[in-house]
Amino acid sequence: MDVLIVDDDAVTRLALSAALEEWGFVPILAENGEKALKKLEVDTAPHLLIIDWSMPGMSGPELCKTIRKREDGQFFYILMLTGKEGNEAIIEAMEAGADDFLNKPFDHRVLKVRIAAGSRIVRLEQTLNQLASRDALTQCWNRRMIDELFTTSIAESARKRSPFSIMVVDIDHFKVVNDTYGHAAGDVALKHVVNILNTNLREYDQVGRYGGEEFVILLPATDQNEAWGVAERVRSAIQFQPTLVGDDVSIDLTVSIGIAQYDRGRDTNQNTFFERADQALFTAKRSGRNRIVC
Ligand code: GH3
Ligand code: MG
Ligand code: MG
Ligand code: MG
Repeated sequence: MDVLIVDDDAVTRLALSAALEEWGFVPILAENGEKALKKLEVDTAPHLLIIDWSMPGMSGPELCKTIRKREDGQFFYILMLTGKEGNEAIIEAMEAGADDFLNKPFDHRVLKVRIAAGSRIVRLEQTLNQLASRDALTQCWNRRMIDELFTTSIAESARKRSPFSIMVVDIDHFKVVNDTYGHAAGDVALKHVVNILNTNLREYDQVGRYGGEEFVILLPATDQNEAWGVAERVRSAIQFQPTLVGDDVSIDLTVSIGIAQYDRGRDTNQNTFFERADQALFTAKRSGRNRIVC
């Protein structure tokens, strides 16, 4: 687990960093609050922090307040490590948002158990996030999360004035798969489809399970023609890579796909935009399945 050490004193940073490495953590260093905040902006940001109180520029408590104000759904565990002593300092630090408080010079054994306690909370938070955002069967985003990403993607495409498309993918005659091979084989087929989706999409595309055998895919910076290319790659990969269930049983699947490109003038909100992709899917189904409609 990564731990962000924020301290203006180079000797303290080094000492903490050596201790953390010895305990199996990966130390990340920042010499002031501003640099620390930068390190928290990325998706892979550390969630366990050791923060000094007195630093040039932003103080430890100010940094805590800023982090708490910014954190939006995610949680950072903050241990304030300071030379300031006494109950007033503890109260001020924890009112500013620190989760724990320890005095310098610190006893290595005490710091070790405090960090272990913090890392338990960070792991718990990661588990909760995973449960709240991922589909348990396929591990792609769940409906709640893909809806949230959908909203932010529309806002981002408007801000960047870049195209944005979505695909709604529905497995054809999936009920027959369940009826013929059983529900467990159906589950294997769903995982297989998500694997194919993941290998045929780009890193910044997002896949969510919207309903039983229906998936929504967000394609940022993609216009309708490019989306068609992606959809065709997905459609043919699913058709030509059957799902293996058991030793000699393989299930042939096809999907129907509806595509829509976001149109600021026409799509008054997220729902009307989604409706257009869903209507296109309906047309694909009605006109014979295993096809793409824009
Ligand atoms: P269409 O081509 O019109 O989409 O037909 P369909 O049979 O795929 O559509 P329908 O909506 O009638 O049936 C969807 C089926 O998906 C029925 C349901 O049992 C199955 N299903 C939904 N969720 C799961 C799941 O988690 N596991 C399995 N194995 N089956 C599921
Ligand atoms: Mg200091
Ligand atoms: Mg279906
Ligand atoms: Mg369906």
